[in-house]
Amino acid sequence: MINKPIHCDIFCAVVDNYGDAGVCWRLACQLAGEYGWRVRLWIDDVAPLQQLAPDHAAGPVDVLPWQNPWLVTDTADVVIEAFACDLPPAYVEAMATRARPPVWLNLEYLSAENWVAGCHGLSSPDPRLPLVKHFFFPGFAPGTGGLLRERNYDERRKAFDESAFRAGFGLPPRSTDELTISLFSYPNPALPELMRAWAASSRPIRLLRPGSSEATQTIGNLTVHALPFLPQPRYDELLWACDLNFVRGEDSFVRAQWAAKPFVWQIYPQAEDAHRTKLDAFLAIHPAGPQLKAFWQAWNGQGAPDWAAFAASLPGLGGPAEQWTKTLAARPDLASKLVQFCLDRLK
Ligand code: TRH
Repeated sequence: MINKPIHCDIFCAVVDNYGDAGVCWRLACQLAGEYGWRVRLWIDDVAPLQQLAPDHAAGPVDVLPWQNPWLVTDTADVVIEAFACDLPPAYVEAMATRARPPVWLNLEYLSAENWVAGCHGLSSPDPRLPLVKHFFFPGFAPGTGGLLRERNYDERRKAFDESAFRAGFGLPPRSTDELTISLFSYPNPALPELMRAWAASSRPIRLLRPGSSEATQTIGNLTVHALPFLPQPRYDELLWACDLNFVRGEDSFVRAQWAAKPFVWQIYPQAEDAHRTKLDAFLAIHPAGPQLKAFWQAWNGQGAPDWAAFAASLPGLGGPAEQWTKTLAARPDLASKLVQFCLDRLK
């Protein structure tokens, strides 16, 4: 049994966008902040992290450049290889020299596909070294690795002041009947038509676009505001301040579910459209009605989004969104499952 703080090395290779760094940073902060682990985050491109967490140098995680060649000799009790990023070979050799081999996890991408629970926790012995790698699959279902959610999420949500948030970004107070929407998406050919529908809307629509630099503009009944790219905790606040959130990829997709507001998900674009199975799998488990499913499919390239039909269904989406969140939030979060998984193997 280890009776000193557990040392954990997380390796993150930034593929593109923000999700790799976003997920690794979130996990690292929980392991250090909630479990007292000594965490080093080795990252090969710190740029996305500077945007996600501008004050990351203040702790509680040591953010270090992924060295090449790898010259660090010490290894950790727990090694997390994010998204199969392949560890430095010299580090793996050093892992094998430890009296007690580290708990080595491959943190997988999130999917709602039904095979995930069966693969979560499987292990694979290294063909050459006395090491075993375990596959840790995030997921929605019991039996998977769960979803990242900080212990203080509900407390932060309760303390949130929407009018202060809006004033902080120079936004006017919410007008009566205003529909406030956040948009975080990949380039999407369906957006121009959607903007036209929003401009022609019978109710005022305020569109908030984080990470955009456009000037504020009003077209018909639509007003578009650019916001800076927000640090992760403030991005949660943006989701809480809106009535409908457009999200993408993996981590903002999960954050929209914690916000318990209706949301629209754009899958990560891949040549062979590999993520469409992820979209279909999620729609198969989510209590969304036919309007939301049709709109999500259209937002992901299948047909044209029918804003009028979707907008008419919006009032009925709040309940199922809250119920969905309650169900997910009642389950153990990813960090707590990962910690238990490791403690069981560090005995
Ligand atoms: O940026 P993404 O497209 O990242 C993608 C996905 O994770 C995809 O699954 C992965 O394969 C690819 O990277 C390599 O979308 P995602 O996952 O939502 O990550 C965005 C992160 O940025 C998330 O942590 C939320 C955060 N964010 C902010 O903190 N502030 C902001 O203003 C915005 C818009 C996002």
